[in-house]
Amino acid sequence: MKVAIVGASGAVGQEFLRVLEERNFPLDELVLFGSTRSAGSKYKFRGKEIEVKLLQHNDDFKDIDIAFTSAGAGTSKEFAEDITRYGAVMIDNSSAFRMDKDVPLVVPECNAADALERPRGIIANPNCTTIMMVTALQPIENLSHIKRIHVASYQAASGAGAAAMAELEQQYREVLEGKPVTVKKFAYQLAYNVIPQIDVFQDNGYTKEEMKMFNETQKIMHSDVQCSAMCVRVPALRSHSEAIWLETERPLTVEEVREAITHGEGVQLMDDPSTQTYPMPLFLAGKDDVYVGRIRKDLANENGMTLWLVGDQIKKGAALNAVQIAEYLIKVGNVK
Ligand code: 11C
Repeated sequence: MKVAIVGASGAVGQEFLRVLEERNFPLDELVLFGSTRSAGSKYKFRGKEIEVKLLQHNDDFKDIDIAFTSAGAGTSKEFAEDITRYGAVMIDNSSAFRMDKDVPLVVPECNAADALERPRGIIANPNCTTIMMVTALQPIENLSHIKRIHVASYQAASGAGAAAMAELEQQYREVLEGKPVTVKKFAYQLAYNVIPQIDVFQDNGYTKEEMKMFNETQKIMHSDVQCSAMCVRVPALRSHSEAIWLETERPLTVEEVREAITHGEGVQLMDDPSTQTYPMPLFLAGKDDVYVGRIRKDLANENGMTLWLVGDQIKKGAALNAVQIAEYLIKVGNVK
């Protein structure tokens, strides 16, 4: 098995290296690709150094079985043909193809089998905020169909990449040292602040990130669920949090939901008000699962339930989900 990572120097690219190593992914050779900026950099994998090759329009993907791509939507669109021409499966972390009808959008805990039908050889990895929400909600959907979701996200700097994480740390230092604050990656200073905008605004007043949550959730869950999102950047470093109000077809009890989360795939119940136990981003960075707490009845809706979740944005929100898709393909013998 020959595997490639495109965008190896980015926050998600680096996480791919860690996740593949951590999970002992069954590969014989790993090839790293990057832009002119990162070509020539070397990264350690299983004790050996691998040099990043320049991504070019050529036959470099001829022997590749699986390519994990995370170098932005523009790069994915430009190189998809080169990557898939000889049969490599392209598992793409960008938003380039997510809503295309002939590209499956997959969260293994929800719709793994969708990955088998990929006429273009491309499988899309959803937006991080959507991945975490659907992973946590699938066990509830299995109890009773979720008709409506209201969600407010609290998204970490990591969602904007490694440079954005460094900028947040730098901003805190600059504030403490009384220096002018560097603002490049976000629209405003994020340190000591929250920014109620992620990605660009659409004509309907929602941001692109918020519309991703509406559209991607329906596609992954094969559902008519209406998801209204308010996405907010907060000065956490790498785990996203979400406050969710959902409405199911039949009223559920808190006990039923707790039980479903306890036995759900990829989710962990972390919910004990008596000991102030609930998920928090600071303490869950680097974890595989999505953590759920604060489960209670929605006081404003008889069929409603309210909960809070936290998940590592770079891990389950990006690299890990893509690797789990690849693991599924290997398990069912459906790679090349
Ligand atoms: C953020 N969710 O936190 C975004 C990052 O569609 O893959 C991921 C954007 C995407 O800024």
